[in-house]
Amino acid sequence: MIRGVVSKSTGSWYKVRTENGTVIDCRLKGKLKLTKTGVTNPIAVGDKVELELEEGQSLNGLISNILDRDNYIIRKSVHKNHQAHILAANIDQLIVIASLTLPRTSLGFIDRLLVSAESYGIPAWVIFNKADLLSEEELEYVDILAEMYSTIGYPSIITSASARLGIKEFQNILEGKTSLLSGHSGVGKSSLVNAIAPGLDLSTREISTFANKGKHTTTYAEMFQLSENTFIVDTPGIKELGLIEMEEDNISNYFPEMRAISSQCKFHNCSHRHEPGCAILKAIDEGKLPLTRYESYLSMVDGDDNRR
Ligand SMILES: Nc1nc2c(ncn2[C@@H]2O[C@H](COP(=O)(O)OP(=O)(O)OP(=O)(O)O)[C@@H](O)[C@H]2O)c(=O)[nH]1
Ligand SMILES: [Mg+2]
Ligand SMILES: [Zn+2]
Repeated sequence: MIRGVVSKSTGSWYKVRTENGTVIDCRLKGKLKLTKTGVTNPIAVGDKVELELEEGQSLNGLISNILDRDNYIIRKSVHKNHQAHILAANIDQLIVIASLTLPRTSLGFIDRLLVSAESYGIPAWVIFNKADLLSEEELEYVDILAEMYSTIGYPSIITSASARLGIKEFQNILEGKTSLLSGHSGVGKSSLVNAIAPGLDLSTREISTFANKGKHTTTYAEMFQLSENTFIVDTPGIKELGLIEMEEDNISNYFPEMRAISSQCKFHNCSHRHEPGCAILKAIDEGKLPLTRYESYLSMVDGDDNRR
């Protein structure tokens, strides 16, 4: 019995990195036809599995068992309404990569990813890439955003993969951890990885400036080893992020800055929208809570689909 971690999954075959570092191409063992409903990929990157080598083969195997997950991040499938897709399992931290331009990442989108991480108890970072494209004024704005997220508890840095700005900091964030990189298509996830590990030579692509919307360049999530204990999962850009497995009236619990004071609301089931004695509305009024985060909260409670 060999144990390993899934480093890539196309749905029909899997790359599994074993404990001694060998990479084995695997299929699922016949009896392991996973019938878990609602998930397009029952085995995801980061999953710990057991495998058997195929007769007479040293680099081909059959996955015979999947071990329990410590955690995972899931998103709603874009095409199939009720299907969900596991972005990755068993990760230490989520790195949200955003850019202010080409493409523009909305704060609502960033906050959705953060809520997702929060709901799975996974620490998260926010990285604003493509700083080289920003004017002085825009840079000041990104500084304010980075400061805001850092204060809330999501350490935030500003980078440029092309101008090699903040690359050392990026590398330090990843050190010794397994990190999931996520964000819209074209924000520079693969480029940032290339900036610290040129040997990987991940494909990156010019995005169409017409619509400012990237076409996916990375097509499958894949885990790469950067050093002995450092792994990153590069993922295809996300267009839309649905929240699932979350009780609506709990959403404020996934905003740490709201969670910290919501016990001071007059009503324990306060929706923080119109109730008298709402500690959150008061804090917003007094400028003690960031308005943009509160707006994201409202849009999530209202179930707005976040295509911005
Ligand atoms: N000006 C500038 N361009 C960048 C920067 N980082 C990446 N790019 C460019 O942005 C485009 C998209 O970069 P990718 O690294 O492919 O983006 P991605 O997030 O991996 O995209 P998907 O794989 O589709 O999700 C490429 O043309 C990169 O050269 C940056 O810091 N500054
Ligand atoms: Mg990519
Ligand atoms: Zn309230």
